[in-house]
Amino acid sequence: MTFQRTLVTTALPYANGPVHIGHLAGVYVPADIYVRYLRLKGENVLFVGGSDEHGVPVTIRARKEGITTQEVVDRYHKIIKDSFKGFGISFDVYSRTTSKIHHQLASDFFRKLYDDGKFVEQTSEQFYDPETQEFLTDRNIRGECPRCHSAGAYGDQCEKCGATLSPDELINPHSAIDPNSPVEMRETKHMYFKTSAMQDALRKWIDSRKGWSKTALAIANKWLDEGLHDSPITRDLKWGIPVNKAGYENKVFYVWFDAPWGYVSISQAANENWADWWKNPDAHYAQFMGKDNVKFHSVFFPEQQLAMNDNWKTVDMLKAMNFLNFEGGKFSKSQKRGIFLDSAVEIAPSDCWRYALLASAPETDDTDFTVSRFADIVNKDLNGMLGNFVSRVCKLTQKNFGNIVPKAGDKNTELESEINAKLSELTNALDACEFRNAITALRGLYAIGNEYMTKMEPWALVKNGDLDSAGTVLNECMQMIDLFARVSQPIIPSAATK
Ligand code: B3M
Ligand code: ZN
Repeated sequence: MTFQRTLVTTALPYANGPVHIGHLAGVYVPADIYVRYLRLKGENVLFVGGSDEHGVPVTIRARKEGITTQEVVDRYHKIIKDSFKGFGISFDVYSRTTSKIHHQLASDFFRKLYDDGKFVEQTSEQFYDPETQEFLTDRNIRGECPRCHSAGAYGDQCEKCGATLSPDELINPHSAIDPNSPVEMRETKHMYFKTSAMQDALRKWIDSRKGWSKTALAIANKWLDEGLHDSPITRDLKWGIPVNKAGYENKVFYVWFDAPWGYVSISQAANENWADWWKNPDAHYAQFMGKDNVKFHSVFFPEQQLAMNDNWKTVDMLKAMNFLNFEGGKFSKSQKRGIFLDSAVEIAPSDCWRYALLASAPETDDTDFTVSRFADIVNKDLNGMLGNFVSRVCKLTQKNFGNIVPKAGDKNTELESEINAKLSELTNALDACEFRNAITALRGLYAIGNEYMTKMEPWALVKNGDLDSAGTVLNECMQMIDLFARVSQPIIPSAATK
C-alpha cells in the first residue's frame, strides 16, 4: 500500500509531568516506526506532535509544585520535547498549544461554528467553592466512587475502577484543591456543541472508516450506540484559551475543544504547504493514541471537523493501543510509579526500549511491563540474534579476509526466497500498523541469518582450507547484515545506522 501523502499525528501529551515508557509503547514509538517506514518507501509524510498545555492537569501540577501554570508548561514542554528527541521520535515539528497561532485558530474556528449555529447556550448547576470564588471543574472535585466505593475518585472518572462519572454522582464530594473547603452548587452557563445533530453524519462517517484498530472501532461504536448528547465546550477556569464571546469573560474553552485543532495549528506553523495534507482528499491520515483518547478522536473532534463543512481531512487510520501496566500496577505520573523517559535512557539505549516495548506492545489487551521480560527480549533478540550475528560475521571476515568483503558466489535462490517471505511479512505488518507482528517478522529475519551461519559453518570451511566457500558464505552474511540494517531502521534507528 502506498499513499501519495500521509499525515501522522500523535496524541498531544499534557505538559504536566514527564512522559513514561507506557506512552512510548502505546503512542510515540509505534507512530515513529510507521513514519520512518513510510519515509523509507519514499512517501511524503508530515509527522506532527506537540504538548497539550491547557486543561486542569497542568493547573493541578502548578499548585502541587508551588509555581505558576506557565512555569509548569514551560518546564515540562521542554522535558517532553527533549526526551522524544532522545528516543529518536522523528517529528517534523513538535510544538505546543499555548502558541499564538493555536489560540488564534481555536478562536476563529469557534467563531465560525458559532456563526453557523452549531452551538447552544445552556445553564447548569456546578460545584462552586465560595472561599476561592471559583467553579470547580470535574477534575477538581473528588469524593467516594459510587460504583466501587474507593476514596478519591475524580468528578469525571474513577481511576480505581475506570467508571466514567459526573461530579454530582460522587459520595461526599469535596474540593480537590482544598479538601476542607466547603462546596456548594451554583448556576453557570456554557456553550454546548450540538452533538446530537451530528449523530447520523457521524455514523455514516464511522461506517466508511476502513483502517481503524478493533479497539478504536469498538469504542467509537459504543458511543454512537448510546446516542450522542450535546456537550459543553467552555469551562469556568482561568487557564486556557479565552472564549471570544460577550458574556464569557471568565471562561475558557474546554481543553478537548482546542487540543485536537492543535494538530492543524502546529502543521500550519511548521509547513506552509500544510493544506496539501489537511485539505487533500487523497492524503492518508493516521492518528496514534491510547484507548482513553479514542472518544475524543472518533467522536468529539471529527464531529467538529464535519460540522465545519470545509473539507477537513478526517482520520483514516486510528491506531489505539491498550494500556501498558508496570510490574502489576498502573503507571502514575503523580505517584512517580513506573519508568520515565529521563531515567529510561540511563537504564538502556533508546533502541532497546523501542524494540522491546513494541515486541510486547499492548495492541490487543492491556499488557504488563516487567523489567525481567524487558531484559530477556533485549538479551535474546538484540544481543543474541542480531548483535551476535553481526559480530561473528565481521570478526570471521576480518580475520580471514582483512577489511574486504569476500567475493559473492552464485545466486542463492533458496536463501533469497526465505528472506523475501519474511520481508513481505514485515511490510504487511507495518502497512497494517501491527507492531507485534512486525517485530516477530524482524526476529524471523535475524533468525534466518543465524541459522544460515550454523548450517554453513564458515569457520569449519576456513579450517579445512576451503577459503572460497567460506568467502561465499560470509558474503551472503554481509549482505544480510546490510539488509537487516536497512529494514530494522524504523525500529532501532541508532543501531541500524551504526
Ligand atoms: N492531552 C490526553 C493525554 O495526554 C490529552 C491528549 C490530547 S490529544 C489532542 O492523555
Ligand atoms: Zn470506582
